[in-house]
Amino acid sequence: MTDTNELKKIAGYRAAEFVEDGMVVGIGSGSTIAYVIEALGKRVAEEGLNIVGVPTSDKTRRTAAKLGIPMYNVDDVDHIDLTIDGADEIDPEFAAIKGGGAALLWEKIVAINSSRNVWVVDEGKLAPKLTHYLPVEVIPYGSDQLFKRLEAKGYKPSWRLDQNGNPVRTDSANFLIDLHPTDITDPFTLGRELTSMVGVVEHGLFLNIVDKVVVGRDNGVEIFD
Ligand code: ABF
Repeated sequence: MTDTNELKKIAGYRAAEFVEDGMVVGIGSGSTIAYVIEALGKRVAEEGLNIVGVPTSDKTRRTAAKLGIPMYNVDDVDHIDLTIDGADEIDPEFAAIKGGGAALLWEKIVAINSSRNVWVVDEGKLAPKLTHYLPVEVIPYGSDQLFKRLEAKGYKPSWRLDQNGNPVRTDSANFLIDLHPTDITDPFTLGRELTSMVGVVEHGLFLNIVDKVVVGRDNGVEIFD
C-alpha cells in the first residue's frame, strides 16, 4: 500500500503538467496542492515557466511566492485560465466537500472566476456519497444565534477551534462552523438552504465547478474528465 503522501505527490506533479507558459493559475490550499506548488516552482526555476499565480489563501500566497511564483490577488488579474485545488471528499457526480483547510471562501471565489478547474486528490478522497463534515464560513456577529438555528435543523454543528480552543479565523476574519448532516442526498438544496441563512457567508459544497479530477492511486495517476 503506497503512502498517502506519495499518492498526493504523483497526483500533484501530474496536475502541474496542465499548466502552460503564460497562464494565470489559481492555486489551491492543502497538503496535496503543496506538491503542485513544488512542481510549479521547479518548472519556474528550471524551465523559466512564465506564469502568474492567484492564491486561495494567505498561506498559499506565501508558499508559492517563496518558490518564485509571482502571486496576484483575484481582482488584480484580468482572468484566471486554470485553477488547481484539492478537496476533502468527491462523490461520483464530482460534487465535492472542501474547506477542511479553512480556505473554502477564497477557494470558491477563485474557482468561479476560472475558465477551468482541476481538483487533485489521493484516492482516499473519492467516496460513493458525501459524508465528510461540511464547513460553513459565518460572520462572527450573531454566529451563536446562527449556531443554534443550525442545531435546530439537525445539522449537528461544531465550532472550528484552534489548538487553544479559540474559534479559527479565516483569511477574511470569519468563523467556521462544521456541520455533520446525517445524509446529504440533495447537495444543491442543502447548499441553497445554507446560503439563504443570514450570517452564512459560504459553504463547502462545490457543485458543478470541476472540469477534471486527477487521482493519485496505488497503481499510478487516474484522470477523470
Ligand atoms: C483544500 O485543501 C481544501 O478545500 C481542502 O479542505 C483541503 C484538502 O487538503 P489536503 O490536500 O491536505 O487533504 O483543497
